[in-house]
Amino acid sequence: MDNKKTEQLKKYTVNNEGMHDLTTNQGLKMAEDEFSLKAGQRGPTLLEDFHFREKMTHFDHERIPERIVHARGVGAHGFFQLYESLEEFTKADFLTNPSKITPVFVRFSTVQGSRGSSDTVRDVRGFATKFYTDEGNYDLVGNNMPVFFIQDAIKFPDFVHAVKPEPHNEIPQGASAHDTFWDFVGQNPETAHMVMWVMSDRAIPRSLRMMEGFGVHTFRLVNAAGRSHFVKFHWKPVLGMHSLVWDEAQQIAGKNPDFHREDLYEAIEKGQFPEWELGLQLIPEEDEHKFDFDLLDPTKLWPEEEIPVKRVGKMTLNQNVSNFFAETEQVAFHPGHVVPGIDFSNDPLLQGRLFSYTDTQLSRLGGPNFHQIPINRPVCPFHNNQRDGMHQMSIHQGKTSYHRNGLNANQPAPVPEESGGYAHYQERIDGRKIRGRSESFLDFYSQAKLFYNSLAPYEQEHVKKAFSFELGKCKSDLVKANAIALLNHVDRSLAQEVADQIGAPLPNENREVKSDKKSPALSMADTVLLPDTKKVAIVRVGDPDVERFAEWTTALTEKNVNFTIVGHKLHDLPNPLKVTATFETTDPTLFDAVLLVSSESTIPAPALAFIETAYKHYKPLALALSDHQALASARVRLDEAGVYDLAHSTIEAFINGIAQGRFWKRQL
Ligand code: HDE
Repeated sequence: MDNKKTEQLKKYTVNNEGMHDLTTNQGLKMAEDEFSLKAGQRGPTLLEDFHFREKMTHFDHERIPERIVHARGVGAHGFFQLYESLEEFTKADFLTNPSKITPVFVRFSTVQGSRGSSDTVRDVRGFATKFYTDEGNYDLVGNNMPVFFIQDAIKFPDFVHAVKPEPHNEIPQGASAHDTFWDFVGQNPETAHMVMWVMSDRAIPRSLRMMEGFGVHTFRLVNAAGRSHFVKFHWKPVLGMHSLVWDEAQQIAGKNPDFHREDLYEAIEKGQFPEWELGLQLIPEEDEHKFDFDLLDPTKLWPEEEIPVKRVGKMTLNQNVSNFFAETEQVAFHPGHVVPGIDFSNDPLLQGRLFSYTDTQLSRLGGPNFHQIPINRPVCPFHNNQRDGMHQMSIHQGKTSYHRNGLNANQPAPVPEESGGYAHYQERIDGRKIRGRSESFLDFYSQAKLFYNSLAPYEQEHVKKAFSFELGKCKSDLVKANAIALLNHVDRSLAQEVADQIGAPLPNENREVKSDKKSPALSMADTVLLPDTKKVAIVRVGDPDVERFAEWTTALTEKNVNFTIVGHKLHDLPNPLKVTATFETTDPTLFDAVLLVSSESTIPAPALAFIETAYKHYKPLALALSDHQALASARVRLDEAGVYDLAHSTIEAFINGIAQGRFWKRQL
C-alpha cells in the first residue's frame, strides 16, 4: 500500500531489470567486465584501465561509518492515524486531524553492539519514528524503556565509552556484562533506576513487535491558544509485551543472529502488520511542581496509575524497505525535528541531544545535505537560503540566496505563527549560569524500588539472575562491591542474593528505600495475551494421520498462528505435510511452541531434544503420539501446565496455551 512517502521514494528507485547494457558511471557501454586491462595475457594491469579504477574505487567506499550508538537496526514503513482531535492540547496538524493518514518510517535498534552484532542481546532497544507530516518531519526518537542511565547530556560520551566493548581488546560485543559498564554504574548512582530495567525481561524482547516504546523525556504540547502541557509519549503494542528467557536469548544469538530483524520482516511480508497505539501522559504546565519527582529528570517515569496514558491513535507498519542501505542505514533521526504544537522541556539530557544528532550525522552521512537523501526528505515543500555543500543534489535557480532580499520579492520569507510558522514556546527563564544538578534530581533510588516492587515474583527472579550473570562476568572486585553497594540502596534482599551469588561483600548497613509502593503497569505479567503471529514448530516423526494433521494446521491458521513443519530431512510432500526445516537448519529456541506428531514407538534424539528445550523455556507443548511410552525417557513432565496431550486435550486448548506464552510455574 502506498502512502505519500513511499510514493515519493519511487521517484528515486533504480531498477536493473530490462537494462541490458552495462555502462560506466559516465554512461559508457563497456565491452568487458570480467578482465582488467593488462599488458599482455600474463602481464601487469595498466593504470589506464578507467573501468577497473572506477569500479574498484566505488567499491572501496561502499561503507559509511556506523552509528556510534544504535548501530544495529532494522526499519519499516507504515502510517499513523489519530482516533480523535487533540486540539485541546496541541495545534500539530497530524495530532488534530483524525482523517489524516501520516506516513511513518520506524527504525528499531540495539544500542551497544556494532552493525553485525546479534539481535537478542541484553540491551535497551531504540524505537525511532519519523512522521512525514504535512508540516514537516516530526521525529519521536525513543527507546523501549521509559528512563535513561544519566541525567545530563555531558555524561553521555562517558557512559557510552563505559558500555561499549572495552578499548584495549574490543570485548565484549553486544553485552554490558563487563567491568567498565558496571564501574560506571557504581560510580554514578543516577543509573540505579535504568539498570533495574536493563536487568529485567524488558531488555530481551521476544519481538520488536511486542515491546513498548517511550519518548523518555518530558516534552511540551502547545495548543492554538498558546496553552502548554507537559507530555510523555508512549507506544503500546497491540500484541502485548513479551520477552525471551535469558538462556534462550543467548542461544538464539548464535542460531539466528537476525532473529528480530527477520521476525519483523516476515510479519510484514505475511501481512501480519505490527501495530502500536500512541499514548500520551499529560500534565498541565501549572502542575509542574506537584509531584515527588522532577518532571525534567530523565531517570524518572510518571506512574501510569497517577497520570493515566491516553491512547490517541494507532501506528501500523505495513511495508518493508526495498533497500536496506538507502533507507534503514541512511535514515537520520533527530529529537529536534518538531512541528508547530510540539516543543521541548529543559530536561538537560534532551537539551544535549538537540545538538548531538545533526553533529554525528554530518560525519556519518558525509556533509550537510543529508536531508536531501530520499528517506530523509519531507513530503511537504522545503525552501530556504541554505546552499551548496558536499553532495548537493538540487540545482537552485536564481541569484538570491539571502534574506532579506528585494530581487526575489523577499522570498522565501518567514511564515507568521498564525499561518503555521514554528514559534518557540515563550517559557520564562530566570536563573544564574551554573554547572550543577538540581537538588530535585537527587532521589536516585525510589523509582528503582518502585520498579522492582511492581514486578511479579518470576520477573524479580529474572532480575536477580541477570544481575548475578552480569556482575558474575566482571573481573574487578572493586566493581562488584560497588555495584552491590548500589543495590543495597534499592532492595536489601536483592543485594544480598546477588552478593552471595557473585562472592561480593554486602554492606553491613541496610540502606534500602523503605517503600511498598507499586505501579502495576510496570510489570509485563498482566499484558495482552493473544496467539496471533506466534510461531509453532510442528515436529514430524514418521507418517502422521493426514486428516488430523490438516485439522490442526487449519485450526492454527484460523487463529493467525504461524507454523513450520520440522523433520529430520526436507520432504517435498504435498501440503500440509511438507517439511520445510530440519533439526539441523532450525532450533526450538526460534519458536513459541512445539507440536510433536509421532507415529513411531521411539522418538529420535534430535526430536526429543527439541521438545525438551522448548519445555525448559516454559513453552507450550502439544503431543500427538501413537505410543506414549515413546516419551518415557524425555525430560518433560506430561502432567505439567502447558503440556497438552492431544489424545485427551484439544488443539484449541493448545492455542490458548500459545496465547499465554510461558508457563513459569513449570517444574523442570
Ligand atoms: Fe540517542 N543518539 N543520544 N538516545 N538515540 C543516537 O544519533 C545521544 C538517548 C536514540 O535509529 C545518535 O544518528 C545523546 C536517549 C535512538 O537512527 C547520537 C544522548 C534516547 C537512536 C545520539 C542520547 C535515545 C539514537 C547515534 C544523551 C531515548 C537511533 C547515531 C544526551 C529517548 C536512531 C545518530 C536511529 C542515536 C546521541 C540519549 C534514542 C550519537 C548525546 C535518552 C533510538 O547522535
